[in-house]
Amino acid sequence: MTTMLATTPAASPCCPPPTEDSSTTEGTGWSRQDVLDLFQLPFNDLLHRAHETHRRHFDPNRIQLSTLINIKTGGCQEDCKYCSQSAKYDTGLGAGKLIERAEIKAAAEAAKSAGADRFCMGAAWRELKDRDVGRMLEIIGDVKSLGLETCMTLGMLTATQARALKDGGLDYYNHNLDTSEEFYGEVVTSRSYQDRLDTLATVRDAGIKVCCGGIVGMGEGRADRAGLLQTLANLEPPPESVPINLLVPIKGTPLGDVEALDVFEYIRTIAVARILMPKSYVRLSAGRRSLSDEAQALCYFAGANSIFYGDRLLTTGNPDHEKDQVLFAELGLTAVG
Ligand code: SAM
Ligand code: DTB
Ligand code: SF4
Repeated sequence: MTTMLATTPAASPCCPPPTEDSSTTEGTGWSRQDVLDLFQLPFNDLLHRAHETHRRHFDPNRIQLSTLINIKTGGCQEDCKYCSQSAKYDTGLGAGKLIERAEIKAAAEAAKSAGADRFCMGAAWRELKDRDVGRMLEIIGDVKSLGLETCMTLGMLTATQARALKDGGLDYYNHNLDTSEEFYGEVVTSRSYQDRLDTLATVRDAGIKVCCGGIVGMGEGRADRAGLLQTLANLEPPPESVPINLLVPIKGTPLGDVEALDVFEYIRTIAVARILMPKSYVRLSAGRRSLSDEAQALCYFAGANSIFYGDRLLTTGNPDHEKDQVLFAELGLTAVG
């Protein structure tokens, strides 16, 4: 049985409504050194600044909840070194077909009754094929009819496809830059950073909101984490939604044995993302199951205000929604929906 998370109808008294940022150091045009300087602040100073920024733009006690479903599993031709779904690696995951419309609708209904406000659908594709656009539009219509926001991540898109998805009611498109431009070639060779930026521009031009972030803990350096956030923050406008994935190491992939990232570095990454993108939703994404409650609480303090909510991500696990409900109650957090 699923239970709803409590929602808050109005901002809590401690928190003024979002206002324009008066700080001269916030805005576009961040240099790599600016970003590294933030990473290098003493932890308390960084968290204080991030939390202060967060409070200026959001109610710090409200969290956006997105539930994820994999609508097409495995068999992907790309070589992303972190991914369980690449056909290039022996991860023990077979290639599935696009799942049935009714199954997707039922999963969306369950997500809504558990308290999610957005339903995110992922497909292990390099790019969307024209022959699948009609089925995506049916699915978007079904999910929208439940009163949920829709998000899809289907690989590269053409401008015509993006316009069709927008006209069909798609609210968000997820397409991650994953890491810095410099480190990207260490992680993916079957497409370029510019391919990713081009799709993001196509999505933006079609009027779809952008969900774009990356992965930390892939063996990159702090300069790469800074580079990723710098690129995201300097997009005009920055993405509305910024998922910060912590690598889930997958056996059989080239990154299956990478040493785990220090948890404070993950929290720092969240804090820096909040300062650089004060109006964006910053999401604790993959890897949340490996974070303690205390680490998650620090992430929320540092400005994370969105999570993947539900027992599974695409092919790996996520904290059970009952566990999130307990943590939310302990911390006095409520859902935005
Ligand atoms: N195929 C599409 C694409 O690559 O854009 C959509 C699905 S893809 C799995 C979505 C994102 O999930 C990737 O861009 C990556 O950032 C993230 N991801 C995939 N595997 C991951 C892992 N093992 N750990 C952390 N994040 C991961
Ligand atoms: C995103 O940034 N993270 C999600 C979603 N966008 C599609 C995917 C996480 C995948 C984690 C590994 C897996 O479950 O396969
Ligand atoms: Fe394919 Fe996306 Fe996985 Fe890369 S991340 S292998 S594009 S499913």
